[in-house]
Amino acid sequence: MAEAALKTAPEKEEELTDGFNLIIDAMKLNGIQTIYGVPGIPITDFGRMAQAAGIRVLSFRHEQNAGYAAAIAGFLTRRPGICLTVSAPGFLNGLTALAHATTNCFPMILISGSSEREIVDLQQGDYEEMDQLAVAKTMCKAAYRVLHAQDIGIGLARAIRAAVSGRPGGVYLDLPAKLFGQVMDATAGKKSLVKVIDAAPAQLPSPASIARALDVLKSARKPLIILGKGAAYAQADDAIKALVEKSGVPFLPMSMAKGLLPDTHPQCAGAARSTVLKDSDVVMMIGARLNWLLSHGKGRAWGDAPKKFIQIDIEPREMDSNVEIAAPVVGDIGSCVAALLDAMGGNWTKAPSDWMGAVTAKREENVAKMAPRLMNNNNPMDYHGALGVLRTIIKERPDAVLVNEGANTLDLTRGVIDMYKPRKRLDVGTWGVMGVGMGQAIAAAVETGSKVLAIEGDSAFGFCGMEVETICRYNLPVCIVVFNNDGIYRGTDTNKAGSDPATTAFVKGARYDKMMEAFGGTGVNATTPDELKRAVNAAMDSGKPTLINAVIDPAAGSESGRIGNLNPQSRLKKK
Ligand code: OXT
Ligand code: ADP
Ligand code: MG
Repeated sequence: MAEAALKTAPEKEEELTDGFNLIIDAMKLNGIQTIYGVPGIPITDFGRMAQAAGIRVLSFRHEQNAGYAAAIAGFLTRRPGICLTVSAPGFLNGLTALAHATTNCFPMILISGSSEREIVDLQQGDYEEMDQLAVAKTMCKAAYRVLHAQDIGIGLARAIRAAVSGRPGGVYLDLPAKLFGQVMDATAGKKSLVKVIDAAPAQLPSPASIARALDVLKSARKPLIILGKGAAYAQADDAIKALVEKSGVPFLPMSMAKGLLPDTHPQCAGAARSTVLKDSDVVMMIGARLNWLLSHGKGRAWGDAPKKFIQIDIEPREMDSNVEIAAPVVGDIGSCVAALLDAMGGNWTKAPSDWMGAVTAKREENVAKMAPRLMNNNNPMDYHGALGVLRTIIKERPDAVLVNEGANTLDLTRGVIDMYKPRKRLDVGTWGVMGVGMGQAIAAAVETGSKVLAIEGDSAFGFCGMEVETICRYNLPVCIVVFNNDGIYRGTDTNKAGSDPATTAFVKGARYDKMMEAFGGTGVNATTPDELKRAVNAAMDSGKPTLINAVIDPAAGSESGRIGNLNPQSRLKKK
């Protein structure tokens, strides 16, 4: 015992450091202020020490939710969101979020403790044994493992740079248990740390690509700008607004780009989506991909008229991914938009006014069609009646962050609720993944200090609902509205072959509000738009953790919301 103590006891304690402290110091040196995670072997002490050192460490109930929080923190701040997990199962729980971050181009670092390399590699059955690095590599932008304390600085620096430079994405950092306790000379340790300088350097577009893009834009009679969440991420809000207004081109915001310019802006074509996709002749994409959400840039949704695409993106390989891009502009959006504005000069001729007029007419027609539906006071509520009141609440509180997931709950909320400011709408993203809601709500409250309104389908909420305890524990200003229609898409499906419930149906009349009450928050059961309005207003005023069980007509939803056309049966019918 005494001999062991002698071996590990530092000769001069103040001159030594260890893995724990080096990781914390490296994080602080690089401005990492928050960690989202779940404690356990081998990272429990690390979490405690990070907290003691002034880093905010938020403990979740499941790593996937902590990961979604880290991913959206990356989107909101342009710095990598950090998720911390234990080995194998905790790591795997966090991995979905890491893959989601990569798919959505959000900077995030998943840091997982891991078992001893020697035992893992010989597959000798260590505690939570898994070759995590090998598994992670296929799911993220980059993956690194640090074996020696003196490499911690470099390891974290590589992870940060990989996450935020170029196209942002998810990075995995593997920290084996032994690393944390490794001791080294404190001066050498300090020297080994790296402060990442200019982690996401500006990437300037070539002048030729700017001239080409403007030539194509000039030739347009019916131009369209599509703003994607890359444009929201870029935080070049003023320049993007200036480009849209100077060009006079209608703009279509993708879901998480809503609010980059207000949805009520006279050039917003969000409520004339089909028309602008079909009828436009030149489309300028800014931080949006021609993936499934835009029907891959071809087919019925895009009409028969020939189109030319201009695409602004930091990732050169995105160009021509689905259709020919007539004018690729490769660079960061801030630099590209600034260069376009500069080259447009003072005498740019705005887009033809008859085109903007046609778009406005279609938009006004759709808005007028929807208006009466939003005013209904039906009991049980339908989606529009409930969303009508929530729409006003967001209008009155444009700084609040809106989190949104579900199928009908997602699609109808997106259409009904106007956004007024950038990065205020957070949702399921590129994969349409359920379960992001509570992680996003928590990170939004923590990172922005704003109040959060989370509009959740009852199924979507079920993927992450246990985090209401986390919301109560940290006393976060989050108001959750569960659109409870007794199931996935609707609650009226039946199983004709037996006594089990239908695969899409849940317990009828469930009271999700009781879950919030169980942890000391406010729970409300709302059966009419008026009740809903009162409860949400009270929650948004007080900032108290609140869950409102909004009782929605179980028959109100449609299969898969607005993407029923993607179900295999519908695809077969189309052929
Ligand atoms: O121009 P036209 O005339 O066409 O009209 C358009 C606009 O112009 C107009 N519009 C407006 N009109 C008036 N006023 C205003 N303000 C206005 N704004 C717009 O409205 C229409 C529609 O406009 P929109 O929405 O812009 O256009 P459109 O055509 O819908 O856009 C196409 C898309 C593809 C871009 C859009 O639909 C979109 O972004 N969709 C995203 C869809 C998505 O990601 N869905 C989530 C996944 S669904 C499914 O997979 C689910 N699962 C399976 C599952 C998942 N996902 N994940 C995991 C981990 N496991 C399993 C599950 C389990 S959903 C789900 C749960 C569902 O149940 P819930 O209980 O949670 O939810 P409920 O359904 O509510 O019960
Ligand atoms: P949406 O789903 O809103 O259409 P996507 O996630 O499909 O948006 O597209 C986002 C695009 O933005 C990605 O192709 C990504 O490379 C790009 N991007 C992200 N950040 C930047 C940036 N700072 N500058 C340029 N492009 C960016
Ligand atoms: Mg539902």
